[in-house]
Amino acid sequence: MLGATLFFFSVMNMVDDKWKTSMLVAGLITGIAALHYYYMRGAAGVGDDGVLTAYRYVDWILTVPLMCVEFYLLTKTGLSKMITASVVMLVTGYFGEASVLSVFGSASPAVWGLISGLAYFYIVNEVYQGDVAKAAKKAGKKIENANTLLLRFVVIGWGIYPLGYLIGTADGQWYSFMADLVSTDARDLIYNVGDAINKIGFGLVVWAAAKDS
Ligand SMILES: *C/C=C(C)/C=C/C=C(C)/C=C/C1=C(C)CCCC1(C)C
Repeated sequence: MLGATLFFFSVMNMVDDKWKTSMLVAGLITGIAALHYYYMRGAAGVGDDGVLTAYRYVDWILTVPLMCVEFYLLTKTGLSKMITASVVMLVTGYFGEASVLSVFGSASPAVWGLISGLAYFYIVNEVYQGDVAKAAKKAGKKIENANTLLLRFVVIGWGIYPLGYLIGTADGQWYSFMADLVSTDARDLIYNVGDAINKIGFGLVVWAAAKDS
């Protein structure tokens, strides 16, 4: 994450002026993640997963809206609804994963996870065929291609996270078989891999679009 940050900041000076903000945001995303991984490293294995989960969601609530900013910088549309959907996705995910606000009793992880999933599908739909997709199409081939690549990250790369959630919250749930397949420690591995793919991948897609324009 730190290496990616240094890379994104250094190529910032090599791209056309109109791409500088996009590269700055790419570097902020991996930089914020690097900082939180430093904290998470200290919190891992000390027996209180709650702290680890809190650091993770603090990271996500900062970096995922910044990923929405990347879409906005490409397409100049949809910023507030993309950010709103991402915040709903993450806050409800946190309720389910950290067992706060367990208002649905033992079904709470499943219900919060479902609401989070709906917000996630809203984002996918925006980028696939909603306003963001339409604006990207209008903005020309290069932006449209970048949007299509980012859509793949949102569908495949972001799709990794619900798996971590199902494993992490499986205890005593009807989907407890998820945790029987792998150890619940797999949750953190899955989230780590997801973060590396998505945060670095997003920046690379933007850089690829920026460098040949
Ligand atoms: C850099 C961090 C990123 C890109 C984090 C993305 C996180 C998600 C797409 C999380 C999604 C979730 C669901 C769709 C349902 C279950 C709860 C979450 C929060 C794990």
